Amino acid sequence: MTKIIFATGNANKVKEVKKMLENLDVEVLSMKEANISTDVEETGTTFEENAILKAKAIANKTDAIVIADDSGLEVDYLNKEPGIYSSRYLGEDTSYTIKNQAILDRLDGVAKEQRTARFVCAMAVIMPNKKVFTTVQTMEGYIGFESAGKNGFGYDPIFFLDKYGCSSAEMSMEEKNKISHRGKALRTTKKIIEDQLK
Ligand code: ITT
Repeated sequence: MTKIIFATGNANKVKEVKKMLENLDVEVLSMKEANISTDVEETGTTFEENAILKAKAIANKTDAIVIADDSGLEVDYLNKEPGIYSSRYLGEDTSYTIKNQAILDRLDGVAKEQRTARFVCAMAVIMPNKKVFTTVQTMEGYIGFESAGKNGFGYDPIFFLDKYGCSSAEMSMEEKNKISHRGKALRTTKKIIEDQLK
């Protein structure tokens, strides 16, 4: 069976990706399950650069297919903050209750039309022959006026989608994966891998 290592320390990302690939004849392993550990400094200036950095750090240690993503939230009114600093926003160890409230506070009094935002996911895949491929995908929405929902992770409770009338933390994982930045990136990545394995 084809082995894919998903190079992330974020257990929620692993859950989403495993769910999306569960019907495929591939074995998806987290770094922990693959017994690989590394601390990658995200020194890139774009999501794409950071995704490649993370994937390369692991691909140096294995001959399996390696996928990594770098993702985050861009809030237009905040000049696209927190962007590539999404997980580091207000400190890596700060809870998302606090991070989310800080964003709501910074948008206090801002009308809905100006609250547009998007999740971005850059995904890099490195094949066993060390060829690198990337894709960048988004999910458009807006920052709500209060937190809602308990599903998902990170900024999901404050990210709302007009079409669904709820936050992405109020959607099931299946619903979110169908339309999410990471879902789209993974479907594109899957096609790339299938093409490469032909
Ligand atoms: P790795 O670098 O180990 O993959 P990380 O959590 O640090 O784990 P990123 O650097 O890519 O990952 O930061 C992504 C952050 O962006 C994540 O911690 C969330 O705060 C936010 N984010 C990304 N995708 C999200 C999603 O689908 N829902 C909610 N928040 C998301």
